[in-house]
Amino acid sequence: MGETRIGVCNLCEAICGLEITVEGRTVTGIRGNPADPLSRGYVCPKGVSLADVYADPDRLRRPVRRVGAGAEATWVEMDWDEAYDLVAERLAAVIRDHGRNAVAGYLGNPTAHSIGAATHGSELLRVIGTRNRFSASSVDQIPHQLVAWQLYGHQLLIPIPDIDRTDYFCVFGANPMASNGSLMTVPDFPQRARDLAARGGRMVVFDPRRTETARIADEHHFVRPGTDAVVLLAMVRTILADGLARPAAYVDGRERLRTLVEPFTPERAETASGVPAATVRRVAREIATARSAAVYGRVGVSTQEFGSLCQWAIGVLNILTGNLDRPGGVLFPEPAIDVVGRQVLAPGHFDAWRSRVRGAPEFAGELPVAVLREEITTPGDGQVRALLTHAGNPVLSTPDGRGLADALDSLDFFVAVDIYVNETTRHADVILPPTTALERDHYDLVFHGLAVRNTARWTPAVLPRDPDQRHDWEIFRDVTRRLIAQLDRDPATRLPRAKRWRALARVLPSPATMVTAMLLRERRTSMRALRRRPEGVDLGPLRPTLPGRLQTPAERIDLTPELLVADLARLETALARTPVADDELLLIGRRHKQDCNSWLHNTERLTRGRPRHHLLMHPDDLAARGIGDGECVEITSAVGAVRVEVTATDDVLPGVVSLPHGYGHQLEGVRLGRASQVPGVSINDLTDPALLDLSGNAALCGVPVRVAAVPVEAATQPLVSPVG
Ligand SMILES: Nc1nc2c(c(=O)[nH]1)N[C@H]1C(S)=C(S)[C@@H](COP(=O)(O)OP(=O)(O)OC[C@H]3O[C@@H](n4cnc5c(=O)[nH]c(N)nc54)[C@H](O)[C@@H]3O)O[C@H]1N2
Ligand SMILES: Nc1nc2c(c(=O)[nH]1)N[C@H]1C(S)=C(S)[C@@H](COP(=O)(O)OP(=O)(O)OC[C@H]3O[C@@H](n4cnc5c(=O)[nH]c(N)nc54)[C@H](O)[C@@H]3O)O[C@H]1N2
Ligand code: SF4
Ligand SMILES: [Mo]
Repeated sequence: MGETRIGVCNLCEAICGLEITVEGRTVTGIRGNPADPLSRGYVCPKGVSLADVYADPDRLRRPVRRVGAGAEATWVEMDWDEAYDLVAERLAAVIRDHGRNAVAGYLGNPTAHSIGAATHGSELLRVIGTRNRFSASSVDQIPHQLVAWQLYGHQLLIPIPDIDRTDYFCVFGANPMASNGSLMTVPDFPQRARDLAARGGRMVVFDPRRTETARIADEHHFVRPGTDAVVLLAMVRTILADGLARPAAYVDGRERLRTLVEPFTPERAETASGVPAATVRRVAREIATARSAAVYGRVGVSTQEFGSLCQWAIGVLNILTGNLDRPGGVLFPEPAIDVVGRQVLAPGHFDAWRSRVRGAPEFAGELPVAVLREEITTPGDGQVRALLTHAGNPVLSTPDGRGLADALDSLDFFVAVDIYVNETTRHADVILPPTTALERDHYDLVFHGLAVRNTARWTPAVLPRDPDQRHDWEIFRDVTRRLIAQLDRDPATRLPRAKRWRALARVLPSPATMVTAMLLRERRTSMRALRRRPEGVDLGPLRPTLPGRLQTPAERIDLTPELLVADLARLETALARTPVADDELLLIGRRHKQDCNSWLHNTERLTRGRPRHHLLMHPDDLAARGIGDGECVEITSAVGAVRVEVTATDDVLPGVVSLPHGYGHQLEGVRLGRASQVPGVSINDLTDPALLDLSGNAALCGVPVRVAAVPVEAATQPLVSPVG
């Protein structure tokens, strides 16, 4: 007979609680857990697919070493000791011969979704001691972190919309109906949005595409990609001009702000963005006069040229209207383990060093991943010669991914910690595969701190692992130990005693031990209480906590931090230049409910049904180019070209085209398991590593492209075509 166990989904930021039925080691069912105080029984199709990942024959369970390259590559299993020794020896050799910065590290998105990676991952990078640290954050949310650090004093002190109580929810560049929220852990967004409507609240969406979220909103406004900063600054201006600003007593800089935003009139916003001036004024007044309002912006406004200005203006709108720290506005969660308050993570710093080739500034110890390729391919002192990736696929997820793929083959050594051979890890010399969600314990150190309700939950592993599988924290522990031993052999690379002992002390305890200790320190709940209530413990709705939790000097908020103010000049320059040539279109990305960034395309459950990889294009733009619905087109950017089928739709603004990100598994001659059958191209073969926000975040939205019909004979050739 089957047995029901409580599990958790780690696939997205919604962190849904699950009820999992198992028979022996077979998962027979996955449902949402109705007793979970945060997710309340919600589950999406991806959550159910955790069973497919667990059972997937393509998933790696033991270390593998690559023999041969490209289409000829084969993978040979190794045992763990042999693999650890190889990795430690090779990394140590690169450090000895070329210095610490010659090893680069890249942490992908699921790093944040695994407790073991969160507790044990950074120590290995600290032991390596490289300045070439990269992560998916610089193709995602660095602008939020930079602005949080500037306004509130800590990069992860990020205010979260109080969606369950707000009267007015204003969304820029996010599609929580498909994504289930981000920097807003909000499981069951669909029901929470229905509740908002039922209590008479309003939802207003600004997006170049009429998305699933836009469709259920009270209002949707098309906005030209990359121009939101002007719209948001014009809203700030309206609120100040109309005397509607009601900031808290601990807020400074209102008069300076008034002068700074003076040039950004709603009329100017209309010219730049296409959003009518009257709409800009009205929505601004509604935000200011609603009983409570929350302004929120995500991937569409972070991954653009002015991502930091957008996030600044969003923060300022919430602060000025008195909605920061107010129920129904945006508030700081109070997680049971407060990594921000405890300063487990540094508050943030900017431009403490720069990348070697382009001179791009670091943020909080990371360089923009858009510079990784040039750091590998440009010879000279400090050139990157070895790479460690964890849970990432930068070949599909970072700008000019195809260029990066070529660069990977020139590395002396590449080790990937990953559960699949993917478009990136296929270039690795060794892959070390950890256990996955159902086989390991979980406590969410990250997303409880970004959630719309305060809860805590400890989830023991649902299923046993094979004896020869390893948890990610064990992999990090053992590679760290062996690397330290290797570095010890040479006086030039030996770690100072104190640093060596600190590193060992940090990697030896298990995540369970660490979580128990951290809970004990905070005294909000305990490991024993959490073990008694595996569905989760409710710690209540978000509460006002300011100014006490600000980490700024004198616990005050300055509305006009110099770093952001200085970037207004760059915006003015951009506004002065001609937007795009007549035949150019602006490319944006999208997410679908059944996709999970670049992975999970090997599960049948998520890949059946109508294809989702098409380019979306307005019928007028198609007609102007003589292209028919469903035909194959070639899309060209400054960086590359791809061929893909097009779907006509007036869901996109004329002049805008949309491709989903995370596709492009059809590599000539290369088999990546079942995912190879999924058609589609990588949007990041078009995005441009030269286009960055102030923060170093890649500008992935609003990339200028040209779209042309493909002659019939060419259309039958492979859809992926490299360009010159
Ligand atoms: N153009 C464009 N590009 C984008 C985006 C966009 O919207 N448009 N979005 C960006 C965003 S927001 C993100 S977060 C990035 C994501 O970019 P990445 O983080 O680079 O890529 P993912 O697709 O998330 O790849 C995750 C990898 O982790 C592996 N994995 C899964 N679970 C585990 C685990 O438990 N342990 C380990 N070790 N590995 C695991 C999977 O096999 C997969 O290979 O992409 C970014 N790129
Ligand atoms: N199903 C599913 N869920 C996911 C993921 C997934 O891959 N699939 N990925 C997870 C990850 S890593 C993240 S970071 C989150 C992201 O969560 P979201 O940010 O909610 O997701 P996106 O679909 O990327 O939404 C970005 C929106 O911005 C719009 N946009 C593009 N350019 C612009 C612009 O210039 N201005 C404005 N105003 N809008 C613009 C796009 O049309 C799109 O609707 O989702 C997470 N959840
Ligand atoms: S919404 Fe996110 S956390 Fe919840 S089941 Fe779906 S993928 Fe998992
Ligand atoms: Mo992301």
